[in-house]
Amino acid sequence: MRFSSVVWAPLFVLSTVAAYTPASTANTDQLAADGLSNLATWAADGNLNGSCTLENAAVRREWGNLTNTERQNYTNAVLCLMALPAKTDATLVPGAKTRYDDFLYQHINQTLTIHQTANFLSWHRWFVYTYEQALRNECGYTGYQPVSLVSQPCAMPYLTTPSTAADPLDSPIFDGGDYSMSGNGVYEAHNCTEALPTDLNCIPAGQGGGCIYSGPFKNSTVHLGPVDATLAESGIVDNNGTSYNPRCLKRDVSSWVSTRWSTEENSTTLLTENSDIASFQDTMQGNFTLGEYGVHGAGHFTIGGDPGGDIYTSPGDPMFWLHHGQIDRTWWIWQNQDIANRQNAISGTITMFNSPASRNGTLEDMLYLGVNADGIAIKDVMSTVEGPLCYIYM
Ligand SMILES: *[C@@H]1O[C@H](CO)[C@@H](O)[C@H](O)[C@H]1NC(C)=O
Ligand SMILES: *[C@@H]1O[C@H](CO)[C@@H](O)[C@H](O)[C@H]1NC(C)=O
Ligand SMILES: *[C@@H]1O[C@H](CO)[C@@H](O)[C@H](O)[C@H]1NC(C)=O
Ligand SMILES: *[C@@H]1O[C@H](CO)[C@@H](O)[C@H](O)[C@H]1NC(C)=O
Ligand SMILES: *[C@@H]1O[C@H](CO)[C@@H](O)[C@H](O)[C@H]1NC(C)=O
Ligand SMILES: *[C@@H]1O[C@H](CO)[C@@H](O)[C@H](O)[C@H]1NC(C)=O
Ligand SMILES: *[C@@H]1O[C@H](CO)[C@@H](O)[C@H](O)[C@H]1NC(C)=O
Ligand SMILES: *[C@@H]1O[C@H](CO)[C@@H](O)[C@H](O)[C@H]1NC(C)=O
Ligand SMILES: *[C@@H]1O[C@H](CO)[C@@H](O)[C@H](O)[C@H]1NC(C)=O
Ligand SMILES: *[C@@H]1O[C@H](CO)[C@@H](O)[C@H](O)[C@H]1NC(C)=O
Ligand SMILES: [Cu+2]
Repeated sequence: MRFSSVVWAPLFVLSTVAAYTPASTANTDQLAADGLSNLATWAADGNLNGSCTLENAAVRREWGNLTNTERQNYTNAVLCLMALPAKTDATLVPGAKTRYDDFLYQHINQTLTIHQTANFLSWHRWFVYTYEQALRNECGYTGYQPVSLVSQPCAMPYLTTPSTAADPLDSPIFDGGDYSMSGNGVYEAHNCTEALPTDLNCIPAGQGGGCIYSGPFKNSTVHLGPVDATLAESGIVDNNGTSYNPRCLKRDVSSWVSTRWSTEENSTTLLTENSDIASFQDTMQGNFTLGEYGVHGAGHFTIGGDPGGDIYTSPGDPMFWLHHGQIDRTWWIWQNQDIANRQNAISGTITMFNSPASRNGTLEDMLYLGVNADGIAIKDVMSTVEGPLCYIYM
């Protein structure tokens, strides 16, 4: 059975009331649609071995396509997670105060073995999925719905970063209203952001840099990190990542970054010009030697600030999850172009930039998230519809 267009048609009548015109993401969306069609053929050929089907898979939808109510349902659930008590052992990590911190801490603790490594894409896929489960199971987030119930509130959203790349600050996601992900930080004088260890491409100071006083996450307190701060001149000092270091959430939204490395052109080039997993994941993560951010780094430094600009502590800004939803979607689109050859493709070692030198990662390697989930083998998350995962992107 081919994928029936009738089933999906209602999705495209959803619209947003905002006047902001997002940039076209037509080329990437076409690749996504082609990939979904391939996935339907793959499923029809009997490759889905479990209970997940394309009909009962949860649908992750684009932020711009959510209603205001759906957006608030999501941000309310995130605020809930930020208010629930931590499960992490306080004697090991005294700074982890909330369930949100349980997730943040795992990223801090594992940063050097989950970036520029063989497990970069799979670890972050499992991380976002586990967070989505916590929102759903512990915080009443109802967005996790199968296709057959797609008129219900949305699934875990993602942001098609290229759609807002030309002008992120004017987009509804950063406008600071009740239905946004909160706005920019207030202006606070700061120097350019030394985002790469190579000191290349110091990001010019934007209009923010200070605390966030608008939208759902106004006056949020970050408890952990930063471990490698990027607003050091604002008096933010590095921390070992375990102690309690309460401070306001800061952003410095940067169109300078997004217009250079996070555009629709950058997304389609990444997807169409990298047929092996090594070049795909390296291009996505950027080349620090050349001062290239790639769409992954660019999404982070479009948010910037503290902790958004810190590779260790970046999940402390709730925008992290929408950006990584898009990173995961981009991998999903890439895999779906040639499922037989790409679904289980893996490359790289188990240490960041292979430093110190280490063995190659394998599909049998485990992914760990501490108190948040049981360990799982990489091979079990290579597909979003085989094994325990069951979601697709629309
Ligand atoms: C809704 O999603 C579709 C498919 O990804 C995308 O083409 C469209 O731009 C989105 N609409 C908005 C308002 O972002
Ligand atoms: C999300 O919406 C559903 C349905 O209206 C509601 O039952 C649930 O409490 C909401 N959750 C949050 C976190 O707002
Ligand atoms: C920027 O850096 C210069 C040189 O290190 C320093 O003198 C200045 O105070 C900094 N400006 C701000 C706003 O931090
Ligand atoms: C947020 O912080 C600002 C500045 O400190 C303060 O004026 C405001 O009352 C705070 N708002 C809330 C809701 O705590
Ligand atoms: C982290 O820093 C805090 C405060 O300086 C210190 O008490 C703690 O022992 C440090 N923890 C580790 C694991 O280094
Ligand atoms: C990213 O896109 C921008 C604008 O479309 C373009 O100028 C730039 O060369 C692209 N960068 C890469 C690395 O492809
Ligand atoms: C970055 O680019 C340099 C120069 O072209 C190249 O030697 C290096 O292998 C690249 N590094 C990565 C991680 O792609
Ligand atoms: C590790 O992977 C690289 C690239 O795929 C390959 O050239 C190399 O032989 C592998 N090393 C081992 C020890 O298998
Ligand atoms: C932090 O990571 C190390 C491995 O690098 C692990 O042994 C330890 O259990 C982790 N700490 C927590 C609290 O998860
Ligand atoms: C289905 O296949 C996936 C991928 O090979 C595997 O990880 C999973 O365990 C299988 N599930 C079942 C129920 O056999
Ligand atoms: Cu990360």
